[in-house]
Amino acid sequence: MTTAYIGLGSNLEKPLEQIRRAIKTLSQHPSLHNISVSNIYGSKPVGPQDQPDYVNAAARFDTALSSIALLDLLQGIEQDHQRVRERHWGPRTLDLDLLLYGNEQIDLPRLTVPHPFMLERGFVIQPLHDLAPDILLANGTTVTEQLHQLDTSDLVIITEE
Ligand code: ROI
Repeated sequence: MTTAYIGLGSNLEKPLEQIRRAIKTLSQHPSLHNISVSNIYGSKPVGPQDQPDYVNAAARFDTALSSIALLDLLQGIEQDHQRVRERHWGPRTLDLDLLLYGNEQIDLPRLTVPHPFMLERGFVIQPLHDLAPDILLANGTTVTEQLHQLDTSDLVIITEE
């Protein structure tokens, strides 16, 4: 079993419902165990500003799936949500990003883990902090220390899980 962390994001088609539905699908999946979910946050878009605000969360679970099998599963769930992705760094119906897969470093054409941009993104690190404040990140700092480096003033808690 490997412990994995994912980030969830949506800013189209009732984002909060997208995130809740994705959490339900993940919770019911036979290959994912002991799932826990962060608070759900509203956040301002990082990247192009001419798009709706996002809803973001993170989840943690244990799985016997390989990293690529897990990626396939996550991409399948994105497809089930009729994911629209109009442009790079543009709005999307549902984004499920594999952030951490145990302590593995993965550099494959389809998959880079730890997620290459996670350290600089408050909308990733804040929900991750809800789940695992003390784990060590790729730069050797804890999630708590990393969080203190980031501006999280545009994050609001929508629901406490
Ligand atoms: N901005 C926020 N706030 N939340 C996201 O999930 C998100 N996802 C993205 C980009 C476009 C980088 N910006 C985001 O992919």
